[in-house]
Amino acid sequence: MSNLEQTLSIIKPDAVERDLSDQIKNEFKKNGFNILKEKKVKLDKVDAEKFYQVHQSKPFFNDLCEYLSSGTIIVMILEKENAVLENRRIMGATDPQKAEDGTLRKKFGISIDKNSVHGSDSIENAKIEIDFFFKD
Ligand code: IDP
Ligand code: MG
Repeated sequence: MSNLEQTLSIIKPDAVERDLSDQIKNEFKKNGFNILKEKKVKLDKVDAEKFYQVHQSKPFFNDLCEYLSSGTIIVMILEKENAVLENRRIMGATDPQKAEDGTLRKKFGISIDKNSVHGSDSIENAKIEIDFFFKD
């Protein structure tokens, strides 16, 4: 049965800065994702706080929002069967040191904060995050 989904992916500032975006996009394509839309964005701190509001009570919230707004990011709508889970699988664990071999974070991540990519964690949040960047 078909279960075509869309999810939001972000190539974070550390990866854009190191010119890894083409390599990362190729990994998505190689893994069967269609990149439906993409754009370069530079968030300000207030936007980053909105995007990450689910984490507002975490001790790392301020650093996280400083970081996401520190440079250019590339936001993409990815489409594939089971895209949300599939994207999480190829991204790997949040901490690159704990990520499995072959995952994006293992290959490209520098640290738990500079972990190169973001991916929506549920279908519901994928819709919210896609709207955040691509509404109208
Ligand atoms: P995820 O990106 O794998 O979904 P989340 O728990 O949603 O991980 O956290 C959002 C982002 O916040 C992570 O990608 C990471 O950059 C950062 N983060 C998560 N936990 C920590 C931490 O313990 N210290 C510093 N940064 C963290
Ligand atoms: Mg998350």
